[in-house]
Amino acid sequence: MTIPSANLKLDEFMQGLVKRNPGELEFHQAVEEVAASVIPFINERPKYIENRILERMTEPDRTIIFRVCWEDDNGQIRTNRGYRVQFNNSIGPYKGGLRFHPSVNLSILKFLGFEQTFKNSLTTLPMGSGKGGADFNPKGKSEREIMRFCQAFMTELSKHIGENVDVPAGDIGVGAREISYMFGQYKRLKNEFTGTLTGKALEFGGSLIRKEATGYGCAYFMEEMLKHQGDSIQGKNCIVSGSGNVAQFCAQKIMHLGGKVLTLSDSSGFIHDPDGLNEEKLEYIIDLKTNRRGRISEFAEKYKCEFHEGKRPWAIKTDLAFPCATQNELELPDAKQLIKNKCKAVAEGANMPTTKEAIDAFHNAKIIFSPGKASNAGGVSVSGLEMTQNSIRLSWQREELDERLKVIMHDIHQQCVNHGTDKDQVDYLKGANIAGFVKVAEAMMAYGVI
Ligand code: NDP
Ligand code: 2IT
Repeated sequence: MTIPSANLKLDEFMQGLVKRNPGELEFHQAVEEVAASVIPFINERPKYIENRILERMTEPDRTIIFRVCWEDDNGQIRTNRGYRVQFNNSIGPYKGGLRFHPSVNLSILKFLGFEQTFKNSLTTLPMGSGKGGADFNPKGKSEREIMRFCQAFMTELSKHIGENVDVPAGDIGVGAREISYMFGQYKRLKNEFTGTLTGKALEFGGSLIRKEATGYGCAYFMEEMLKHQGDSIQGKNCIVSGSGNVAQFCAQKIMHLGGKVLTLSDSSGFIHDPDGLNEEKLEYIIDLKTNRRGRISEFAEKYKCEFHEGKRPWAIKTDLAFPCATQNELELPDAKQLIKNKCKAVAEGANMPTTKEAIDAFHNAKIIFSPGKASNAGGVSVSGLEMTQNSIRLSWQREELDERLKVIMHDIHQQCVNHGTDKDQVDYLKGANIAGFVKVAEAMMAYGVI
């Protein structure tokens, strides 16, 4: 019996999704962004409609929600909520970061897990998708509180992950320190030494270049997009938001490629340094944000530059923009400012930092725009290379890993060009969504109805 298949309509598809996932605004936003570019493609290929691939791809394989109880330094018992969304393992073990931030909820983790499906597919490596974390706020916590929280979190999470099952890594609020505590607890509980987490320290199975990979990859991707137009980062003014892992190393690679980094930010505001960052200033930022866990305003005090409290950097005149902090940090009025100031290109280092309206404005103004699933895929790519090194029990050299990262970012760019070029213009959002979709869809169909 053949089941008749009607063409998918974006509005109807989204109505169904919203009904099944009420109130999950970030998840709706991420799905709509993909569905808008993928549905016209699917409608020309009935096999995807008959197999209900988009409906199946927007439902996580499973969602695990658990209580995390821990004791603070005053002996008080604290309770947080932990999550792991195992989104899709059609092309490899679930893979994706853990976020510790008070804003964490199911909607945010489903949006991140969904995005990861397409991102990991684009990397060319065999990785499925997942995302997890907790509504735990690491700010102001002591070292021992962080350790106890990470151990409590892993005590439950360890039941659901494994080197061939699900391999978590870092994200906002989860860096080398937290990964080390969680890896130590996993090893203790399971009595095994396997590469079940990535982003580990070099002494116990971590990979060179992983720390730098997301930020470096984002700058490499921008360079690829500009090269495609016969241009480069050399000599360009750049604004970067955020000052965490991604922003720090994106700024560093921009400098290596000859660009001038004018801004960085955190959740309290942004700094504007018209002279541009240099290696010494960046060292200060890395120490300030990663080791001392201070505020970006301290940079402005030390280097006597402007600090704009409570503001984002998008009104500063620039050639290139790199949003590297968090979701929905670049909205329509910001996009209008960037367009007015003749910004040429935007590469997302964060996940979904640009709202739909802002993306549409860039599109209409013919500003080159790359979605995070393409331009921030360098981080998970080197995580994939960390998994490979752990499996073969070897560590590759820095130069080899950096070269592999460059090749992967080049390949992702090429996939976007292949699927997103229309009349000599590359629509990177469309290209990334369709290229990411095809690989996962083909695998899902090969498995039959499961
Ligand atoms: P970090 O925790 O290292 O840094 C986060 C940065 O963003 C900090 O400057 C932080 O400011 C700022 N920030 C966080 N939340 C908010 C908010 N609600 N409003 C304003 N600023 C905020 O995280 P990462 O650098 O690792 O992650 C940044 C982005 O990149 C995220 O979107 C993440 O999902 C994405 N990403 C990360 C990858 C990785 O490998 N780490 C890989 C791919 C994407 P403050 O210090 O004040 O909190
Ligand atoms: O959003 C992301 O791609 C990450 N936070 C990195 C995931 C990973 O597994 O390295």
